[in-house]
Parts: sequence; structure tokens; C-alpha cells
Amino acid sequence: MKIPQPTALITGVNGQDGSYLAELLISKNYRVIGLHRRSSSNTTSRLKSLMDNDSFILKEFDISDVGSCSNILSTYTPDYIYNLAAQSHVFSSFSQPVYTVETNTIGVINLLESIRSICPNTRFYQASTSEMFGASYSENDQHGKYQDENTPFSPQSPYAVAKQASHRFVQIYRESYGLFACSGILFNHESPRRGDQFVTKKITKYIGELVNGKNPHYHKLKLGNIYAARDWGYAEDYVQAMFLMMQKDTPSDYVVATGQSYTVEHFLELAFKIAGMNYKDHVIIDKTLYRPAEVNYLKGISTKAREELGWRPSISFQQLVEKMVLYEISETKYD
Ligand code: NAP
Ligand code: F7E
Repeated sequence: MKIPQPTALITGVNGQDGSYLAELLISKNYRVIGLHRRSSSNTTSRLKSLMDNDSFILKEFDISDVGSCSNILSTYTPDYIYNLAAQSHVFSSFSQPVYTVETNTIGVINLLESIRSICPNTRFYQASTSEMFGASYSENDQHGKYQDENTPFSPQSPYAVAKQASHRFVQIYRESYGLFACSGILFNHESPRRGDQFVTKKITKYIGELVNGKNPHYHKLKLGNIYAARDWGYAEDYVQAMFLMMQKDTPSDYVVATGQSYTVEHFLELAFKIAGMNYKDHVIIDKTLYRPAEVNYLKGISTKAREELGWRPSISFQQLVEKMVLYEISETKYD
């Protein structure tokens, strides 16, 4: 007997998480409709392992265009939608607040409204974020300062405000219309596929260029606030958590995090040390890279995800930094 092949639609498929999630779902025998927005340059480099797979279909789409959302749902009536598309850069959201809201909030409403009218049985995943906690934390003897599903939100950027609004929209559509709609409140997660503008990739890419002689006119690495602390995990682990949320009998929202928090300076020290260098010799602080408002401290406690999804991170902070540095300095890059 032929087992039916589920269809999943992934928005933002050529981003860091989209590419890992597409690979995961293909490995589970899904048909994946990968959605990316039109660009004048080639932006599908993270998808190279998928392009020749018959179960992977790449389509153009823009989440801020409601017609684009409804057309794609009418065409494919997918079993699952993973909404990963976003203007995901916090710093840029200060200079592009309207665009950020159009993509990260209006875009989510476009999808939810289309699901409601076209395919109400489709399951929906929303990429929520620890940035929604912003300046807020809980505190107890066991964990010290931390954030979990019960910590109030206190967003500090246009990005975080837009994501908090869409997070609430997802809950409203779940509670008011009975949609299977869930959100993962994911803390920072990184990998060799991380976008170049994010601090971990910026640091590791610089190290790779230095080691491989690709910084011939030697310039130092310019960074902003290196004293902010983040809970950094590995992206491949985090797409597993997204998948597990979508398999539950009832939808809910989950914090996904490692429970460990390290400063940017700590990441810097370790990354340069792995390459046999001292970061203080190569880094300068550039105040123009400071954000108008910073999120100083994030540490997520994901007890709910561990208990209800059986999810846990597979690698440590040290292993993550090593993976990213070794990728950048290797001559034949693997990922
Ligand atoms: P990413 O690499 O920036 O990927 C986001 C993708 O969305 C990009 O491929 C981008 O396309 C696409 N996109 C942007 N605007 C779009 C539009 N108007 N229509 C269609 N697609 C659009 O981000 P990521 O790290 O994979 O994160 C995935 C999602 O999780 C995002 O929603 C992010 O906000 C959220 N999140 C990430 C983290 C993290 O630590 N990585 C943590 C919590 C939440 P282009 O390639 O053309 O720019
Ligand atoms: O900054 C500091 C910066 O841009 C991390 C996104 O995936 O995770 C990500 O957002 C920290 C901040 O990530 C530079 O001020 C110092 O304190 O790598 P980032 P982010 O802002 O935490 C959350 C969970 C998301 O949801 C987002 O989509 O590093 N920092 N110097 C710097 N940051 C950058 N980008 N560049 C610097 O030069």
C-alpha cells in the first residue's frame, strides 16, 4: 500500500531555518513547497542539496501580498504551513519599521486569513522569538534570571513589536476559529548557514577570512555591544522542535532554548581561541553598531518543550562555536 505523502509549505525557505527544515521534511518523505521571494540575485545557495529532488518544489511568493498568499494556498492546499519568512534583522528594523511590520505582522495575518477561508484544516507554525521578552525576565532560585512561557513580553525593537503582534494573532486565530496554529518562541539559533549580518556569522566569517589570507589589506572586525548575553543554540536542533510542535494533538506555544546564556564577548573569546588567536588583537568597538535599544539578557527555560515534545538540544555552546569556526576556516566548506 502506498503511504500518502504529506505536503508542507515553507515560507522563507532559503533562509537559515527554511533550508534545514526543508531537508528534515524531505527526509521524512514530505512533499515540500518551498517559497522564496523574487530577487535579482541568486539567493538559493542554501538549497543546493534539494534542487534536484522531485519532492521539492520552489515557488516565488511574497508574504506581504495577500493575493500571493491565497493563490499559493488554493493551488497546493497543504497539510502544513511553516511560516519562517520575516525581516529578521533586529538592527535593521529600527531603520525600516513599516516594512518590518508589513512582513512580520501583516504577512502573518495574510496567511491566517487565507487558511481560514481556503484550507481551515491546514496546520500552521509561526516563527516567534525570544526578542518578544526584551527587557523582561523571571527569577527564581533554580534558574536565576530566565524567560519561559509565563514571562511577560517587553519588546525593545520594531522587530520584536511586530513579532509580538503576530504571536498574539496566532493565538487569536487558534482560540476564535479553532485553527491548528502554534508558535515556537525560539531563542537565538546559529549555524554555518546563518546570515552574514548576524553577530556569530560576522565573527566566524572574519576569522575564516583571516586564517585563509582573504583579508589582504588587513582590516579589524568592527562590532557593537559585546556585553549583551544570548541563549545560543544550533539551528538544526531548532527545526526539529518546529516539526515536533506540528505533530501534537492540540496546538500550543513553546519556548525553545538551551538554558545557557553567554555574552557576545564570550562567543568572541572562544571563537578566536579555537583559531589560535586573541580577539583583543583584532576587534574594535564601533558605537554606530549599537542599537537604539538593546536586549541585554536572554536565557530560555524550555521545560515545556522537553516534557511535551521530548525535545532537547544536541550540542553545547562550545560545540556550536567550534562548528561555525571550523566551517569558515575549512578549505572545502561543508554544511
Ligand atoms: P533568515 O535567514 O533571515 O530567513 C528569513 C527568510 O524570509 C529569508 O529567506 C527572506 O528572504 C524571507 N523573506 C523576507 N521577507 C519576505 C517576504 N516579504 N516574503 C517572502 N519571504 C520573505 O531567518 P532565520 O534565521 O532562518 O529565521 C527564520 C524565522 O525565525 C524568521 O521569521 C525569524 O524572524 C525567526 N526567528 C529566528 C531566530 C534565529 O535565531 N535564527 C530566532 C527566533 C525567531 P531573502 O532571502 O530574500 O531575504
Ligand atoms: O545580535 C550584538 C547585538 O543580530 C546579537 C535574530 O535571529 O535572534 C537574532 O537577533 C547581539 C545583540 O541577533 C554586533 O547588539 C554586537 O545584542 O546576531 P544578532 P539578535 O539581535 O539577538 C533573535 C532571537 C531573532 O529573533 C532575530 O531574528 O550581538 N552585536 N555587535 C552585534 N550584532 C550584529 N548583528 N552585528 C554586530 O556587529
